[in-house]
Amino acid sequence: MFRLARHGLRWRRPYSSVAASDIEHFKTFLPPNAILTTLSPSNLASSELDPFNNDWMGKYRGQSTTVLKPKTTQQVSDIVRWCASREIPIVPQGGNTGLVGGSVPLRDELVVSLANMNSVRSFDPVSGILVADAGCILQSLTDYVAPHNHIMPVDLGAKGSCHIGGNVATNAGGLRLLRYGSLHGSVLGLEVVLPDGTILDQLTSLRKDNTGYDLKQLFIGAEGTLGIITAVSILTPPSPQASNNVILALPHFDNVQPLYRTVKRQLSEILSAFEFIDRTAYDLAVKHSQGRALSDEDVEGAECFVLVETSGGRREHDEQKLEDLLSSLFDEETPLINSGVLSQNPAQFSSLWALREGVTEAVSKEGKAYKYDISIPLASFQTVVDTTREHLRSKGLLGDHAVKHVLGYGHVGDGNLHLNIVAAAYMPEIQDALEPFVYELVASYRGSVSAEHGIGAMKTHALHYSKNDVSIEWMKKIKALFDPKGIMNPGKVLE
Ligand code: FAD
Ligand code: 2HG
Ligand code: ZN
Repeated sequence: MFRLARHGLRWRRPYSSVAASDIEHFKTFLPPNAILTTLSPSNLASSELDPFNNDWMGKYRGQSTTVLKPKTTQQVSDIVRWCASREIPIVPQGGNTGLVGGSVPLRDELVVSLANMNSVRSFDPVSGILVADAGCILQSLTDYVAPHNHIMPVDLGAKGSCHIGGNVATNAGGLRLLRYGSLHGSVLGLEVVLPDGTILDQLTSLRKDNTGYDLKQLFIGAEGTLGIITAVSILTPPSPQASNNVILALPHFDNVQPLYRTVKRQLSEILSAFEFIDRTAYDLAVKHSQGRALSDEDVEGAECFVLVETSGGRREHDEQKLEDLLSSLFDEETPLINSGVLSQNPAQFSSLWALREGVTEAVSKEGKAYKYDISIPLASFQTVVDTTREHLRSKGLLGDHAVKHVLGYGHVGDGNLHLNIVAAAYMPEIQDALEPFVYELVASYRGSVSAEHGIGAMKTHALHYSKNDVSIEWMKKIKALFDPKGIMNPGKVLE
């Protein structure tokens, strides 16, 4: 488990811990089943709070004694107002699928789980504007808008657990960013409980609204450090009439860039995803039963794979374009690809996606992962993976009892590489070998230390690799303005 000191996290203030008298106060406006506490006179075992204290990777662990599960915005406001008066720090928690330790307490902060705020408030099938409570699970919203022929503009492997509020709080990227852009564009409005308990109602459903500062943008990607998002208004795109996908096996990573150019040129408006997994990632996905393995012939000699998805208006037209693409790729004197496996039906479509989407799950089954979610030039993806592996080898850390695998996968279209180091266990020697090594490598490309997962608790000390002093200073001023008592998710994003 990670200790505060390892990350240089500071606990600057003499915060209060939740006390039995606070629980008595919460009972005045919350029903008994909305209060989970190990404080006397409750007889809840502390292990019953494990799902809230432990993060998805089993890397970060808090010691919260109390989790509150409000059902209304007013209840969230009443909780926060009380905590502000008592200086009790709060961790807003969605589906707890975050990968940077932002969603769990560092110490014994109060956890406010949005899980019970899970109703759709409205949906307009003409405009496609959806207004939903922050605790709605992403998959349930996808299912909600599907009969109205719409889809969510964001999609990710954690869709069965993550909340739309968590997606907005982390400005999640995911698998559809290439087509639908970032949440900074598709979120139209937010309702937020500010750190003093005030309800900020910016839940508008307007496509255009140029009336001064766009405050909601501050909460998108703030990782719960500026307030608790209680509802989201979001533009959902119409469902494509047809979606197809193909997995392409490449002999060398060097072919990814020319392939991307060719695919963009030939598929143009119907290209909706261009995702990359290296050979190690593919092998792990197959080993841990994420999707169906391709045939031996299809994977022979492949150094990496690319998943291409199309989403368009006419199936025959899109299929024709994909087939034309494949034949033109094979017609080249030196083909960029070894093979291409085209899905023929919805089951195969999902199975090909599972090979890509399932890598995170596969990695977690294989061992303990150190995850670096970085933006770097596409041409350097493989170099960064290889350089990191060689660095670990030079330190004598490669092997079954230390680092088992170093792999790369990610969103080519977004310039976002997921560098994963899978180890037998979390060990200080590995951590020390990886940091600041990886961050310095990223900085040498003028990249970002967080493309989409955020800063959380993991990277507060690394923020300066991607943000200059002036930017960090202004981030701190904004934090102090919204949250002068520093109770909202302390120790996350900013040190
Ligand atoms: P949590 O993990 O609960 O919280 C994340 C952060 O947001 C915390 O700092 C928390 O305090 C804050 N927060 C949560 N809810 C609120 C709220 N209502 N108000 C204010 N703050 C809040 N991420 C990507 O960007 N792209 C991917 O493709 C992707 N794929 C993933 C695949 C898997 C298998 C897993 C496990 C994770 C993946 N992630 C991905 C990371 C993660 O799922 C996303 O960051 C997601 O958006 C987090 O949502 P959540 O509801 O689980 O939030
Ligand atoms: C993905 O793109 C997610 O699959 C998770 O962002 C990446 O686990 C990771 O490192
Ligand atoms: Zn990702």
